Amino acid sequence: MHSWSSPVVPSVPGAGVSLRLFDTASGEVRDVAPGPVARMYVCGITPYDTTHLGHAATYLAFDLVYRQLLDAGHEVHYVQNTTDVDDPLFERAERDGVGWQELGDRETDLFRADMEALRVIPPRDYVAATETIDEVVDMVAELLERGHAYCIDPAVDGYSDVYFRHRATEDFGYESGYDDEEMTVAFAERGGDPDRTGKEHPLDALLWRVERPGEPSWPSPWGAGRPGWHIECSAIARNRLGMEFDIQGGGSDLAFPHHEFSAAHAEAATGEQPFARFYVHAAMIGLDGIKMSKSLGNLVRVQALREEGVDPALIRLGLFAGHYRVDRSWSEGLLEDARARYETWNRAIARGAGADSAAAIGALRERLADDLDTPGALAAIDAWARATLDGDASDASAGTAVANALDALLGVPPVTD
Ligand code: 5CA
Ligand code: ZN
Repeated sequence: MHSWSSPVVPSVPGAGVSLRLFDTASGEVRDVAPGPVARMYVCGITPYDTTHLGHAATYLAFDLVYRQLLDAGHEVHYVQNTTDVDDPLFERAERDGVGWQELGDRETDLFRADMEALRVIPPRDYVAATETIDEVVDMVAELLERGHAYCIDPAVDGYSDVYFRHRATEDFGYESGYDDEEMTVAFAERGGDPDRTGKEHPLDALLWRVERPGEPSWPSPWGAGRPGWHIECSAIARNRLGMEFDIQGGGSDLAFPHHEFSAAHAEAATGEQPFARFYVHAAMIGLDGIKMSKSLGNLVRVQALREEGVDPALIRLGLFAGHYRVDRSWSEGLLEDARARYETWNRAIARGAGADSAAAIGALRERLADDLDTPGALAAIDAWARATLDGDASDASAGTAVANALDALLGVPPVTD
């Protein structure tokens, strides 16, 4: 599937700083230390109601990861999926009287346009679930061969779905760190089916769902059907990045069951450990203190803000005012603060030196490389801008250097008029 156009990323003079990130599995901030080509997989959208500011915040956090890796001299092999065949998509399509494929195509187009407007660097491989059914079928076959999966007895209800034995790998649970009780709660809340009769254990995860009337299906050795959710990301990531790739990313609501099972499927299928070296999660965004969710209807969409004429740089600055691992809210006030900050920065850039721009760029790099400390990065540039506006302008090129660094490292280009 085609991705979207890449923004131009200027190079920044001086040396980049090696990136440190918080890894959910180890519970620590560690040096990412990838090879020359950093390998990153970030879970993509389920294309039925996009792109709200929660989605945007998550993709912007990983865009910052990409930008710091680039600055530190790495190439980045970035892979992202779209879950373009899943229950929520069918339900929305039914409600709106459109085909599920048409809905998926439309929402994916909108997502691409939003990402492009936000200057998000696109994935090299942008892959729809429906494009990779053969990869899923192969991986389910591997799991069955190794004895890590089983078919439901058709005598139960006629549907011989395929399930994954959740304890197939010895250290299942290492990614989220959840105990049995936390797993039980999260599994039921986030797409699991603990009450499906015929399973060996309530936590076993669906790999292949045999066709139900009215649902799309593809052929497989276990009957026509469609993939479960976790196996899709597991196969797409492993087949493009290999095992032990650098970063598996997504919002914090994916830590369990989705990332735990994506890892466990690939580890059980290959017999190799681990799926990813880092599991990185962005916190949840709400609106005025209440979690942003489709069911509450309190979504703020990127498209709506764009249509109101809001500069996408302000969406970045508003979201970056908080740290990516802290649950936080969007508000009008946040947008106003971002507007004031951007205006000050642009005035300082236009004015040029007055304060030490190399030191400001160094501080920006340091803060961002330290687990994406965006509040610290913004404060460093605020200080530079204040000092520049208070001082004597003497070197216009200093303003340009800071502007390039903001564009490259934060994705916030200056206004040039
Ligand atoms: N297609 C799956 C992943 S394979 C999925 O979770 N799709 S999604 O459309 O529901 O979410 C896309 C991404 O946005 C996920 O990483 C999810 O964790 C993140 N996300 C969803 N809601 C929020 C929110 N309120 N704040 C921050 N991130 C969010
Ligand atoms: Zn995923």
